Amino acid sequence: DLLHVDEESHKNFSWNMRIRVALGASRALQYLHDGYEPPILNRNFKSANILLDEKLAVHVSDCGLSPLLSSGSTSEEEVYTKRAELLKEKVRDMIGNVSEPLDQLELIDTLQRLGLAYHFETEIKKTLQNVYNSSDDRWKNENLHATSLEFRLLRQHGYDVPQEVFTSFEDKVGNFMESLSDDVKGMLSLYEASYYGFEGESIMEEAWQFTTKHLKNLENLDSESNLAMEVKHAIELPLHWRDSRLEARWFIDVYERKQDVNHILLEFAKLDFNIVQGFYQQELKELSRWWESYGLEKKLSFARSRLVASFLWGMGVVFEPRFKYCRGIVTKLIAVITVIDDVYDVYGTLPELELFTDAVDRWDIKTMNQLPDYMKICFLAIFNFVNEMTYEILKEKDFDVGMNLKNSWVRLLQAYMVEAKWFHSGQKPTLEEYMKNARTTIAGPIVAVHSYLAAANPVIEKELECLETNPADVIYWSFKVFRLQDDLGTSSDEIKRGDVPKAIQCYMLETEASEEVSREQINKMSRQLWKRVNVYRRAETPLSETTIEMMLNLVRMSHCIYLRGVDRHGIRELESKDLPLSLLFEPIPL
Ligand code: 0FV
Ligand code: MN
Ligand code: MN
Ligand code: MN
Ligand code: MN
Repeated sequence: DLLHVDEESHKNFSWNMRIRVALGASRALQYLHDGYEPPILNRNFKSANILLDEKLAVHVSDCGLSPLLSSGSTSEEEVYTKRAELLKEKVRDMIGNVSEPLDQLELIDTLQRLGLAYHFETEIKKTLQNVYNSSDDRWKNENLHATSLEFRLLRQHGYDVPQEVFTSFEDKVGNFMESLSDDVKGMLSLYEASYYGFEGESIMEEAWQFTTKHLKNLENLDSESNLAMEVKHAIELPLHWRDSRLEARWFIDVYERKQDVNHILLEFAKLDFNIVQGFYQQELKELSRWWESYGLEKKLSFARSRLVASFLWGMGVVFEPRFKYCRGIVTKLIAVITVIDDVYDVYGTLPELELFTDAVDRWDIKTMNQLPDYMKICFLAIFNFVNEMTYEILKEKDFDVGMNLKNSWVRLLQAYMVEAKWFHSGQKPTLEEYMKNARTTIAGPIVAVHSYLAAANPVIEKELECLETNPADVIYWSFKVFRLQDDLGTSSDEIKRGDVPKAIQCYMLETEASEEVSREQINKMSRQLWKRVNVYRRAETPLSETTIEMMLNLVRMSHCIYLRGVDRHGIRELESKDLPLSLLFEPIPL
């Protein structure tokens, strides 16, 4: 009797059975029927319904639910939206009125972590410019936290700051002074800053070693204080590598417990989070319908059907409401790729795969009849998805991207083919050979082309060409991180099932190291690659800041999805205690 569950028994449902309805301030739970369409655009952080199980994801009516009262009026939504607008202006004033540099930097850091920075890009830029230009350094006054925070924020926003700002914290032989370890807040700030180090910067590497060692000791104290939780969270993943939406949800709770909490910031953060969440729920509902209409899940039961997980990647690439189209494209793309990847890795025979790769390359519906039945639907899934997107972009931007999209698919499938041949011939690539190909099979390059074309307006030919040709730039190195993270999360199962050796196994074969040691080494490589990403991020490139950030965000999401070597995309229930999606799909109590 789904319609009459109370909140208590609702808790006992698995996510697979739950339909969540968020009801703003009243926090009541209701079940709405599928046909509910909120009447205004900035609707429903109180209204969308959503099924998180991909098998049930679409028609709520199929679950035997009868249409239910929606709360009917939009007045509540309007109240919240108006309130959010008001708070936004208050925060804008706040940014303008803070005058001490340290207060300014802390406010910017808080805005970023609460997920609010996107509202105040201009103000933040201006403030940082002033901090950077100012020659008055007295406010830092041997303050490790202040120095580290300034360093991190300035580097994050592209300013040149030398690592030598930290030399005053070193002793005569160039080690960080042991007495600093008592200053936990300062240590934490230095730790976060150290992830902005460049390849070859020894002070930054030293800062990382020093802070990691001391903070890990603290982590074992198991205290429930806010600071202890922040340390634990930071050791798990640094801010620089974290997805901003997931971080915002986590940080709002932490911020609320702080003694010096600013209630305007807090209220705005919660409201804004809920409003954005409402958009996501609506989008996911539409995408779920699309996914079911594609029918790949029913037709190809051997393959993974991961629409909600795919949406998470889409949200990772672009979280802002206005990038809805791009988010949808990434979601669809990854959902389809996940199926096609299984065809190449698990199901297809080598001759079939050759045929399929060739058919996509020819891009001709006439060649489809040579394919086995299960491949026909795969071919059409790609063909239709690409053509639909081509149509939409031609319509919106007068730009024909058909061949760009198609070619990005061909490059992916050809790289899949290389792996398939290795696998079927038993040939074992070296780590270098493997990685050269694997930064394409991780799907970064194809996501780059699709998300760029979906988001950019106008499309800049030079930028597009850069994404298509993959020179050794910031994105190129970041996709290697992406691949390593995937391998850390998925390769145990892949090897069990039968697959080419992934990075960890290549390394083991080459060095005869144990799996544990190899994993450690791969983690280390990943951190080194990030330093290179930091370097290349400052290099001359046709890519815009937005494009680069989108791709780095994709990589950041991989850190989260594969955290602690768990495959949350492919196998495990997305909702685990590691990644409680309820946090993303349940509104924050106001
Ligand atoms: C990753 O699966 C996956 F689901 C793919 C290929 C979809 C797009 C890529 C990501 C969102 C990571 P899997 O680990 O099986 O991929 P590989 O390339 O290792 O077979
Ligand atoms: Mn695979
Ligand atoms: Mn694969
Ligand atoms: Mn394979
Ligand atoms: Mn994998």
